[in-house]
Amino acid sequence: MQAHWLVAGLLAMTACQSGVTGHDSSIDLNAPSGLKDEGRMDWWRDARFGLFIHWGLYSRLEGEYGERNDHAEWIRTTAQIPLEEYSQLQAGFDPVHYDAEEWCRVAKEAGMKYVVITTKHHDGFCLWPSAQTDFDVEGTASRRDLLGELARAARKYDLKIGWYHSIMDWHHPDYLPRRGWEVNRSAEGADFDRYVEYLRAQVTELLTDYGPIDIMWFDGEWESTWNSEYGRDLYRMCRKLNPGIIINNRVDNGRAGMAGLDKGPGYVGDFGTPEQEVPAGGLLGVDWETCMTMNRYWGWNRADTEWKSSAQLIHTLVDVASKGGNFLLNVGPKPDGDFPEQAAERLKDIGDWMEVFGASIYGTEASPFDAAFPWGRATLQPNAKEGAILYLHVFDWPRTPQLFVPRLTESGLVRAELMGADSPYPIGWQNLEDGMQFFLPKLKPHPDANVIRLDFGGAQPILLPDPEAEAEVDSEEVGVD
Ligand code: H79
Repeated sequence: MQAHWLVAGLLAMTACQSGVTGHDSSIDLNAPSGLKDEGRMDWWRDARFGLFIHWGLYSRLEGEYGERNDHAEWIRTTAQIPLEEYSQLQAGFDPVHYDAEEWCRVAKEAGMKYVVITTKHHDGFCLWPSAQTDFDVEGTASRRDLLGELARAARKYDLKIGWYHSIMDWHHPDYLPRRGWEVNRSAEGADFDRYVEYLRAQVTELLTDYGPIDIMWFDGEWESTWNSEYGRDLYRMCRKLNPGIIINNRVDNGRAGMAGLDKGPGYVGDFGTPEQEVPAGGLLGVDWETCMTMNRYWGWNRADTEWKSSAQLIHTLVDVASKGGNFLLNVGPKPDGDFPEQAAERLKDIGDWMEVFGASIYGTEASPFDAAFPWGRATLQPNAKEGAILYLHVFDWPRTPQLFVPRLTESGLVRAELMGADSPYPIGWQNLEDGMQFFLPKLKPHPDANVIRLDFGGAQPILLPDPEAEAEVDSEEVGVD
């Protein structure tokens, strides 16, 4: 993220807040991401936590092909499987255990507020009966409308629903370019504009046949054939079909690598999409969502043993929230429709944690402290009913009772307590010259992460100036780089 673009965004935001309000029916494609959103983004900014689902024909191969077992949703390309052979996976796709309500119940109990599923991944297979292609669920043993079932279940469980949809398509004859290794699949007669019509017709189905959809999550936009004009047209079409929809920045081609934010202003998309990484610091005025796997792969891989621990995942969720972002955590279900046991266990652990500490995540804003603390993170709820609340997330429980919080002052602080399943535990504090310290009990209550809730009554927390930022300004003034 370029600093000048950030500054431009902030200026635009100020102008927007003091200027035009109310509903604007024309879609202003020139508004920077996240701005002038007419309240569309409100629920998403509060939600903080969602479930990503990668499921398709590739799930049947469980990551294995020939000698190797390090494949997943990219297997058609990483194992160089000819189209005719890969297409044979279709007929036998029969997720007899698939229970959309069970998936949604698990997501809900994990504390998630939305679900985003792969309607079509790069392999081109469609999880819904599409009138545009035979490469869809209708050609499988199951013949169920897997997406329809999920959309209904999500609404029943009060979860928002999102469609992941790949722009890149390794199946459609008009999609270009071909993979380098696909020497026997001729590109003669292929017409990319005709492919774009197919893509738009499919997205139209997805946004008309299932009621209003909350999120459109595009991917596979990086190949040379996709351009900004296609992206803007597609963005506009989605907003026309579902005016309240939120669309990720991969609809356009401004994404800067895996860091996922836009290279500059002028691209469409409502939020940035860091993939498998968390930005180093908060990004003021920019909406973003880190998507991440619990193990190595997005799609189901039977041999994968590299699962992150529940504590690690909770820390990542907190880290993301402390920087003002959302966390989209992935599950790659098995071909029969079951979640891997390891995924279910982790979702249960996160849910147990969220049940006690969720108020320190939902609807919070980025930490007012620029840096992370050595012992954990912070989030801010600036306008709770009771006034501002600062949450201190303690990952590493101190050996001594004192927990030092640099730069914080006791101005306005009315109450400090340790959150817990039982009644909150009051915490003592002391004001110091360069910050505050809090006195914690010897035993840490939760093994993974604990939260101290600081209630500032009507006031906002007041911080001492950041000595490092001041040192930087000083050095700039004397012209030292
Ligand atoms: O669906 C999951 C993956 O299958 C898919 N995105 C997630 C959500 C994915 N596709 N590719 N990758 C992940 C990694 C691809 C990285 C690259 Fe690029 C594509 C390197 C160069 C082109 C993206 C665009 C990163 C840099 C430019």
